[in-house]
Amino acid sequence: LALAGLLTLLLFINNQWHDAVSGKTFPTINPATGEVICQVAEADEADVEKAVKAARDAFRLGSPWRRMDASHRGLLLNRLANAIERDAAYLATLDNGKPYAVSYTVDIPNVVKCLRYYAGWADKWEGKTIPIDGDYFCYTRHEPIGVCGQIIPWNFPLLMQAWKLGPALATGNTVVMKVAEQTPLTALYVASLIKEVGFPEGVVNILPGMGPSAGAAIARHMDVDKVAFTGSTEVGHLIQQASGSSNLKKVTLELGGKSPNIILSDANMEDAVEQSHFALFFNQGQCCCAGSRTFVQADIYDEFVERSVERAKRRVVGNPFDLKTEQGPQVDQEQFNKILGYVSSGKREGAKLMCGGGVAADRGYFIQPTVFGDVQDNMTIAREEIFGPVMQIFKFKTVEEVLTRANDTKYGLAAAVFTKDIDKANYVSSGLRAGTVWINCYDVFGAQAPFGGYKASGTGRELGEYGLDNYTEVKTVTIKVPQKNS
Ligand SMILES: *[C@@H]1O[C@H](CO)[C@@H](O)[C@H](O)[C@H]1NC(C)=O
Ligand SMILES: *[C@@H]1O[C@H](CO)[C@@H](O)[C@H](O)[C@H]1NC(C)=O
Ligand SMILES: CC(=O)N[C@H]1CO[C@H](CO)[C@@H](O)[C@@H]1O
Repeated sequence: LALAGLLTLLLFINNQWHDAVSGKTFPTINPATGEVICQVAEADEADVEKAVKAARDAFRLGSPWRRMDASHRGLLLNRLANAIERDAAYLATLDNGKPYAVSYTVDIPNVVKCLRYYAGWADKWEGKTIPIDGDYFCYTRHEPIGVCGQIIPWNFPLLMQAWKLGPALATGNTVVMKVAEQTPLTALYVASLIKEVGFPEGVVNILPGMGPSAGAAIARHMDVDKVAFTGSTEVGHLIQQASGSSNLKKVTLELGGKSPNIILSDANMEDAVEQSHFALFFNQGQCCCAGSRTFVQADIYDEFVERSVERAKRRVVGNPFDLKTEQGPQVDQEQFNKILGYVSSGKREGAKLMCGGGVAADRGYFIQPTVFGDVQDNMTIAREEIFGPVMQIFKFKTVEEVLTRANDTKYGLAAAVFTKDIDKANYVSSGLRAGTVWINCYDVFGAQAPFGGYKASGTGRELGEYGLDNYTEVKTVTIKVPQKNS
């Protein structure tokens, strides 16, 4: 680590390591201590230009990548999955701050599964033959879109990278990926594995950098065919606008949320308390789909709050490398300050602070697991995404009431309902305006099942077969034939 302080990690363009054109670097910080881990080259517009040229060249007709058998693209993705699995102990993160045990047992296995899932699709993504009128033979081809800009967040650095690379590469696109400035390390290590397993030059290019410079340069680039962004709704608006005012590149967005988690009075109490705790506190509360509005039916409200507070007080906060740790630090100083600001607003606007609310260590960005009761729908903590370990509990009386309140948000990413009554579960899940609904569980993901948002939580879907559509252009080819026969 002492030596690492002297290192500068570089940009990955055309299977080579490059300094930034500007020569600029930025420090990456260990959020558990606030100390610098190492310096990282900082990409801006000039580096995006180089990376887009490399990706465009890799995509040219007749290139090794375009001529490669689809099954071989799948093989390369499988090899990448194998290399990540081999190096799992090393890849479990330092710069994100999440508990090592979580990174090792949750993030990395899901990365590997995602890449293998899309590896399998590479030679199975088929077009159709279509019986149009007249003497014609008509078929569709599922073609790659081209150069895809991918801008990924810091909360699941490896997993978000896999969600983006898997479908893009399975379908034959090339990639210019901007990784979050908070978490460049694992992405760059994966870049070295991409080269190692044999992806041709220029197919994947990886640039650590800042949103307003490198991210914006990708979003407005005239030679980028698609941009996929995961991050805040605020930046989602900018990405969509940049597409509109440049080349109308395809845009998919996975944005913020304020997801309702509804506990009906017949739910299994112990299970509902534990799952609701997990729904909010998992990953230090830094999940776009966090169950950040916990609605509890009036007759079980007091018991639920009491048990949730007791559970939050038992949550183990500390050194991410201690295997007993459930909660590490927040990712950086900015998030840390923002979360503490939301805690103050909750107190000021009259929510009942049941536990936590403060700083949990004398260095690093640790925050106490915090629970607010008696939260009202018009409070700031009820409406805005906090992205931290701060739980909001609301009381409701009827199912109709809670559905209306649950939907009363600009977001629509995820939702959950806890009940033993299957009819109520079905009714609530069809009434909720959200891209994912969990029933008697939370944060259950599979590479096979799509994920994405209604309303201001995004556009397009990632994962599953649906995820392939958003990396594919459909080309209709019609051939004149002498005589058609049915
Ligand atoms: C919420 O609404 C109530 C009732 O209208 C009002 O008294 C209260 O000040 C509002 N709170 C906030 C934070 O706007
Ligand atoms: C994503 O794919 C779906 C299904 O084909 C399609 O309806 C939608 O328009 C696509 N969205 C984008 C932004 O590409
Ligand atoms: C089924 C249902 O209750 N849908 C509601 C969701 O919330 C919005 C906004 O309050 C209502 O307009 C819908 O009717």
